[in-house]
Amino acid sequence: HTNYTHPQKKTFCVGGNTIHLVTVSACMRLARHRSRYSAIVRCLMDIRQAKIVKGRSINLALSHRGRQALKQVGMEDTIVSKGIPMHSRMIHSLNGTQSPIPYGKKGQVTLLMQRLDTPHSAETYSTTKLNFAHKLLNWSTETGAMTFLRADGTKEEIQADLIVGCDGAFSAIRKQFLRQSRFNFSQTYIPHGYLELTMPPINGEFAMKPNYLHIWPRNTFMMIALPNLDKTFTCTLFMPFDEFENVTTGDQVIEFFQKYFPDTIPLIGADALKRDYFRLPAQAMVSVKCSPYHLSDKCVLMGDAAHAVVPFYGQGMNAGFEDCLVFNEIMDQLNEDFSAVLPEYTRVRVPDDHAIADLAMYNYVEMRSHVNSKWFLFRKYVDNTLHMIMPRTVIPLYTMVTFTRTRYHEAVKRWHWQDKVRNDIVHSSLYKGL
Ligand code: EGU
Repeated sequence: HTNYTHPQKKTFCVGGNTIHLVTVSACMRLARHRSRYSAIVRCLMDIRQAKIVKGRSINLALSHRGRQALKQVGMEDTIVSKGIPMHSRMIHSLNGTQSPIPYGKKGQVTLLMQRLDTPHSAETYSTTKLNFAHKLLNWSTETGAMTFLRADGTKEEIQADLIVGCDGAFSAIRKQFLRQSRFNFSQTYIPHGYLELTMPPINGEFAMKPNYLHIWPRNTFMMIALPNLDKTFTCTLFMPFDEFENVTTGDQVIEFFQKYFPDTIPLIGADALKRDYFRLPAQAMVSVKCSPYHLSDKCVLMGDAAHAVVPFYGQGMNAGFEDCLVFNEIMDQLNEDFSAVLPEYTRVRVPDDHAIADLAMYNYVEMRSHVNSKWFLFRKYVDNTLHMIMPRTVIPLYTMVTFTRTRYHEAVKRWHWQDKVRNDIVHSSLYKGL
């Protein structure tokens, strides 16, 4: 039905090439107020036609926060059906021993999604249109007018009531924010890069157990393997860029794997390993923080455009989806008045996104500094045991982040507090022991 008392508002989502985050956010609103908003999504390229996403990792972890966002728009089941549930990690020691560590209780799983399979359903909403091959050249912070370059070389100018910038870590929308007074921005590249290798199926079956995140923790380097629907595994090697430079020939690759990941050589295949290792250069990882997330009542940043995180907490997509969810909650609270909603979104969301960016970086620093397989097993053991003894008092940080909607910054606060309590317990029992 049409709501004649409110003029229809035009929202423009820019970006969403990779996970169609935008599309989802637009749909969320539209799902409940179809007649009040039209949403147009502009992307640089059509992810559905892209055969390979050059250099970008194809795997995305979907956990509670992301699922809640999808649920709100009735997309949870469709998306979840395309994911592979992972209930545990599998730690591979240097001597070939494999040790599983569950993520949480029974039923607490993280779904592994493929980039190309994530939401395309936006067009099922009649007021939503997807446009591809449109490059944003510029936009006006005064009028909200955007200039796009189309594939045929022609330019197009479009006016919007609200611009949603979901155009990734190197956001074109965000460029205008940088020119504003009192806009904070920082970006940090970490010294590690990553490289992806494919482990093929064996006799049509997964080469290793599929419902696990396989991890080879080796201090400064680490490899993980993630299952795909086609029964392959994507192996991701994380290593400092200078170390990548030391491995330049096929024989050196084999030598390196023989030393650190010997059990994977027969599974990936020595020839494939020698070849695929050099297929693409190691990819960089960047962390981006900024604030505020809005510019007057015209524009708002979401997802990686607002907060690119390093991939060491498996929360990038979840944090982005939760941005949409929080935005919608505020839209409801404040009667969809953009001039009130946008500042409130910044106020509520910045501390949480900064907290998850910090946590992801913390996990990177921790893994890089002293995580070998024994240490990894020990730490998770301590966390889970304390939780078992005092389930209400000690909730592992990982559980709060991955399986609840506890605000990220509150999870961090609580974690610091729990650490203090734990230390007090350890100290007082030592004291009594003396
Ligand atoms: C895809 C691409 C172990 C990195 C993170 C754990 C993914 C990732 C972990 C990529 C690790 C790392 C988690 C998932 C996931 C662990 C997670 C998917 C990492 C904390 C281009 N991470 N991914 N954490 O689970 O929660 O212990 O790099 F080695 S899925 Cl890196 Cl669950």
